[in-house]
Order: sequence, then C-alpha cells, then structure tokens
Amino acid sequence: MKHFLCGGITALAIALTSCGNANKQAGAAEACADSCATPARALINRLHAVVADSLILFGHHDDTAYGHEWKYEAGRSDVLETAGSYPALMNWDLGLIELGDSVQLDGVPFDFIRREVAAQDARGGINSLSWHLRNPKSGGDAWDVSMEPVHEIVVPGTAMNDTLRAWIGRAADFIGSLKDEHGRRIPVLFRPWHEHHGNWFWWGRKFSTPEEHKALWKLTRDVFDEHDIDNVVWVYSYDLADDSGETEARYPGHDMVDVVGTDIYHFGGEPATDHFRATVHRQLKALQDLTAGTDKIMAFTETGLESVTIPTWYTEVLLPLIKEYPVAYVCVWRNAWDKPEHYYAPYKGHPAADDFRKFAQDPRVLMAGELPE
Ligand code: BMA
Repeated sequence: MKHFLCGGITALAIALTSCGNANKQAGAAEACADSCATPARALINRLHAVVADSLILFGHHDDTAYGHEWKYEAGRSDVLETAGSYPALMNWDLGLIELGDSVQLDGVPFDFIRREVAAQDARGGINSLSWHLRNPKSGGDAWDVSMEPVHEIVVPGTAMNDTLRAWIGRAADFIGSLKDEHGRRIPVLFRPWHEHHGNWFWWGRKFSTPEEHKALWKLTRDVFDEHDIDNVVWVYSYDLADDSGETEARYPGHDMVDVVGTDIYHFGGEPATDHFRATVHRQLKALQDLTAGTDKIMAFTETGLESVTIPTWYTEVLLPLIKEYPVAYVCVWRNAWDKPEHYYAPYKGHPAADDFRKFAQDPRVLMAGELPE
C-alpha cells in the first residue's frame, strides 16, 4: 500500500488524518461532483489527481491476454507474476475492428478484450486502446505504405472518406459497448493515428500534409460524436521532436485531445542507453512545451527495451527518466506468446524480474489497486 489511501476519494476519511494534501483531495471530490458529467471526464479527473500527487501509472499492452510462452490462461499476467500486482493500465489494440472481424490483429478476440476491460476497471485499473487499422486503399495492413489514402480520406464524398467513416464508426461502437457490471460505460484512453511523424504507417508524415493529418483527427472526433460516444479520453502521441516544426504543425489542437504523449523505444541495447536517454529528454521536454499553460495531461504512451537485456533497465534507465517529468503513465509493449524475443516486461525467472519488482514498488509508481478513484 503506497499512495492510494491519500489519493482516493473513497478513502477520504483516512486521507484527512494521514495526508498532507487532504484539503486538495476534498477539493477534488467537490469538483468532481460538478465535472464528472461523463465517464471520460471522470477519467480525466483521475489522471489529473495522479499527476498532482507526482505519481505514475505503469501500463502493459495485452497484459492478461497472453505472455512469454503462454496464452489465454484465466487471471494470468507476466506482470502479476513478477511485480505482484496487475499493471495500473492495460492497453489493447483494435486493429481489424474496422473490418468487423471478431479477432484483432494479434489474435485476441474482441469479446475477450471487452471482458478484460471490465475486469481491469473492476480492480480499479485503467484501460487504453490503440488502433493499427488497415490501409483502406491498398487493403494491406497498417504498415503497408504502398498507397496513400489520407489525401482522399479527408475529402467528403470520396470512396475513401466513406470507408473511413464506416471504419471509425465500428471502432466507436465497440468502445461505446465497453460497460461495467452495472451497465455503465467504462472510460478508456483512445490513441488513434499514433507515431504519425514516422513513415512506417500509412498515416505517417510522408503520406499526408499537416492539414490533412489534422483533418483525419477532426473526422475521427466527428464520427465518434455522431455515435454518441462519451467514454473516450483522447490521446495524441507522436514519435519525433526535432527542429522541423512538424510537431506543432501536425498537432490536432488542444480542443481535440486530452492527453499528449510520445512513443520512444530503447533500440540497440546497452550501447544505445545514452541515446535513448537523450531522446526521451528531448521529446518529453517538447511535450512540456506543447502543453505549457494548458490542462493537457502528459504521458509516455509506448516504450520498452525488447527482451529487457539490461537487468536493471526498469530502475536505472526508465525510472529516473520518468521521474523528471509530470507523466501520468508509462506503457510498455506486449509480451508475445509466440515470439520468444518479443517481450518488454520481464516474466517470472527472467534476470530483470527482481529489478522490475523494485520498480513497481517505488513510491511513485502505481499498479492496479493503488490508483486514486
Ligand atoms: C508491433 C509488434 C507486432 C504486432 C504489432 C501490433 O509492435 O508487437 O508483433 O503485431 O505491434 O500489435
């Protein structure tokens, strides 16, 4: 038990006697009565409370679906088996929802995701969604950059625009169907059009102008509104901060997003550690500039060192970096069951497992069950 007694509104009585910031918590509870009008707003408030207390949620992609060399074993999680708790945040990917498929691009059934989102919500955790959607023009996957659909997508009346509207509508309906045991919609973070400064997805920067990129966001928001979706907290994430001006030029605008984040992986192992550190500093500083004076929440939306080849990576590389910035959460990518080297959280018995447990026990890192309500 670390912080949640101080941060949780339900634990307010205890907080009043034990926390220096009790008045702030009482204020937050009153404010919530006015502003928790939608599920999304309630989640935004929770994230603000996390940042205000200088805490950071730990997240993992596909956490309970599968892990290193196992899949679909009820309740199982590599993070639970190493850190002792489920991650505070679980990310799920909607790739293939656009085609109406029942199973997403890495083989996870959407019904399973729906159940796991509810289970994570019930244990006090948070869910986020990414979307590796297919290329509507070529028919290929998200990485197929052989054709450039965005130019047409943003023009109303084109076949591409119609297709994308239908695809976004399917994503919206799925998100709207995420409900708790009382039938209430569960708020989720949704992060479409991620890593758009790179050129590996068909929505990357080579394949659209900044204006077209912003129009893609507007289209997405419009379709969600048309479907009456009120449980989405909108997350913008990019993967490059340089002097090109692209970050500002492609930013969809403060009215379009609630959270701004960045994706940065530690490629190249130990020799590349300084490079990783420098990149994280550069991009998180750029995020701070972008959000200065606004109510936007910052996040480290994707990161990781594949196979965690540095046994102290979590406490000596990642933790000192994220402690320097007001990020609400940090999320590492998946532990694939069928690719032995493709994992980002240590599994039981892994050389980095003890260090990962220390990371999870750090007073500033939150796991499921430790979050402010
Ligand atoms: C990538 C890899 C792929 C996966 C894709 C979408 O980073 O993990 O194996 O298919 O994400 O989840």
